Amino acid sequence: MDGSNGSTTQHWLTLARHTPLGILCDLDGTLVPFASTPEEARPDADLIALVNMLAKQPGVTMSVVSGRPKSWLEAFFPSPSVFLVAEHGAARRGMGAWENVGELDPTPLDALAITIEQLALRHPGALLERKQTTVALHYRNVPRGRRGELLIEAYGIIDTFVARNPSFERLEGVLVTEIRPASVKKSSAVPWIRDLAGASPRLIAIGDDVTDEHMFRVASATDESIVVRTAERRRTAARWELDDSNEVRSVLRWIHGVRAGQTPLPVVLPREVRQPAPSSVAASHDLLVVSNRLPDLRHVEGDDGERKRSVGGLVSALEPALRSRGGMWLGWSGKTVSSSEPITTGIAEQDESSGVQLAWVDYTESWYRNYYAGFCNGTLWPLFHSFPTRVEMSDAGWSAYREVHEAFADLAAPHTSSRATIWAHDYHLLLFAHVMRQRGHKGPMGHFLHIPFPALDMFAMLPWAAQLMDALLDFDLLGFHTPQHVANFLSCASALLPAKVSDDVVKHRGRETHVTAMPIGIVPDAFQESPEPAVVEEIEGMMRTLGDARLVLGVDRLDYTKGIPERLQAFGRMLEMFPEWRGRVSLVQISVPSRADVPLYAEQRAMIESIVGRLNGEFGEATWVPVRYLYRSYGKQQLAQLYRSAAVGYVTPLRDGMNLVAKEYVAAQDPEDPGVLLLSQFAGAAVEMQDAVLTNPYHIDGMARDLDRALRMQRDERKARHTKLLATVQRSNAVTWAESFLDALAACR
Ligand code: ADQ
Repeated sequence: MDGSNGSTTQHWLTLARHTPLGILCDLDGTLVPFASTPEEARPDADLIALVNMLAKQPGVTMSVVSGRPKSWLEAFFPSPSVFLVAEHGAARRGMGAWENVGELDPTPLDALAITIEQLALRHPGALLERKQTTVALHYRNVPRGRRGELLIEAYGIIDTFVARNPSFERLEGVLVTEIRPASVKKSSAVPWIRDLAGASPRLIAIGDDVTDEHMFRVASATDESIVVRTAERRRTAARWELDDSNEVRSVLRWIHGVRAGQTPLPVVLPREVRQPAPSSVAASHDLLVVSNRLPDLRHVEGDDGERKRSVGGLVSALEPALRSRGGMWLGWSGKTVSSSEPITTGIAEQDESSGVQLAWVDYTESWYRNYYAGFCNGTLWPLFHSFPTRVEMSDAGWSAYREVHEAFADLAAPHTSSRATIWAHDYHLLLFAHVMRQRGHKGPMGHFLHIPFPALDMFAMLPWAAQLMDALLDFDLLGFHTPQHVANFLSCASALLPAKVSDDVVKHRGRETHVTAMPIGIVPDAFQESPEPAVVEEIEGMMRTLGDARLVLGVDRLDYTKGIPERLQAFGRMLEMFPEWRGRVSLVQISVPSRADVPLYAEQRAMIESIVGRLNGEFGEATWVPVRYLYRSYGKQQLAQLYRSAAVGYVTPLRDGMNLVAKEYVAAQDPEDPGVLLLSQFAGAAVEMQDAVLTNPYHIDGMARDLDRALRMQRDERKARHTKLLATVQRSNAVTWAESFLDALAACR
């Protein structure tokens, strides 16, 4: 009786003997093991006989509750005594006749199925399955390393579809992603079987998939639910668990034997799930991502009632890895609580659509002030961007920095196995490996710095430089955007610590830390899709206000590192130096509000507005506005359309870790008539994007001349430069970046 104790056996004997007994059993992964293709996963004669035997047993209502189409189920279970639920509950066969559940219009799926089929053709191993009310993309046979690319593309298509057709949803199964009517769930089978079974029934629901969780959740206290554990252990609403379809079959055979009056010895009985203790749930995560802000992975209702989904580059890059490893993402909730209130932390239910669990910490007001606005954005941000005069330092900031790391680690440690892989992001979390090692974490830990790492003369200004450096060496892998950032880090390590430093490894306190340059990329497809007509209309409307003037475009978070005042001044200087451009070119500067409550940022905004006013006053004419300044955020489609409309992408930060706008601008261009990227030589992106027109944003006259050169460039040269730039953007994209980082981290051990 393999691990079953007496009371468990008694429990299952009572249940097996109960009349009436209703059984709801999923097929794939539960009764039938997975195969390479859905076609190959067929019920065998033994299984069919077992299901039929149970269905004919007095007092038993036997049902197969599957995502498969009606015709498939009927082919294997023709006997009307077996109740069938097809397509996750969209249709069901009771007493021999099929009925549809709910009113559904599956027509929108036709076009989606064609697009997904084309996608599957481009990705060897991917397979489209079309059913009456759902479309499924199977990726079991796609090589592991290629799944990320496929999923990024697939999610782009599916999420756009779902946004336009909110009655459908994307649901993740085991190595399959399915688009299905949101209102139809397997849970509807539970009350149906309860009614069919007779008075006071007890039910057993068995399944392996997230769609089966819907059945488990509506099971009543007298029912039992059994989850069949797959490699990807997730949080489950089931009370019992079994390992595989063989165990499910043997339990069903045992129930049949018990009811038939035999006393068969069970080979195996369901074991109680080690749940719902949160620690055991989260301990199953083998990848933890930690960043200051949490991504919005869930479908949320937007202000306009539309379903929206975050498509941020970091989220797109990491989601496939997190999903395939059952990962958790920990960060700040974005909420600040007053210091008298207790600090709240939490773990969200695993999001069905992404398979990723989110855990969060709220900040106290004092943490917000001293950690977030203080040490992170008032000390580290300006220091690491080499703006020493803007650096503010206080002991309170450093102490809050350590406190917040402790709070993150307190939440992470009990919910992560001590061997899990941890990936921390950015300057907010430089101490994370150190606080986790103190809590006994043994697994690989990596850090990626999204901003520059400064030279020694800057870094050494920090009173806690040596402590920070020492703590960083508790990571196994440190990733930076450029070789220069790596070189800066290594020279700081060798100057500040008694560490042994080589080209790519630092040895310190008996540990080895690998250091590497790994430039981040974007998801180029997101900027290449044809936009919706409403978006085209909106941007064309804006372009009409420019008249015949060509567009020079700046897009940034409003931050002093982005060099917006210098950029505006250089534009004005160009109008002075080359008056022939007056009336023929306009600068549109779009700044997304950022850290607006920090005084420095408010000052920056006021300065920009005053320069814009001065330039328009000085050069403007009745029919031409030289500079348009928009202080707002735009959606990805709008941005892509703006990038496409711009003759020059004017990307001139004074200092930037990478700068994704440069890459997005290139991805969005029409290859036959591309615009020119005018890029600061101080952006990390300049290392890979040498075919841009590189400029020095501190030299206003020079930048004015470079802008003139970009505007005059002939189509042949523009095309030649763009071809090379696009190849770079496509080759080193967000997904390859995340995969390379995780591979390098695994290789450190
Ligand atoms: P950021 O400083 O935020 O990132 P950047 O890389 O340019 O800078 O990314 C900005 C993102 O915001 C882009 O994806 C852009 O499309 C978007 N954005 C900007 N203005 C917008 C607007 N008005 N509306 C909507 N979206 C807008 C930090 C580092 C960078 C590094 C990234 C990634 O400072 O150097 O490239 O992380 O590592």
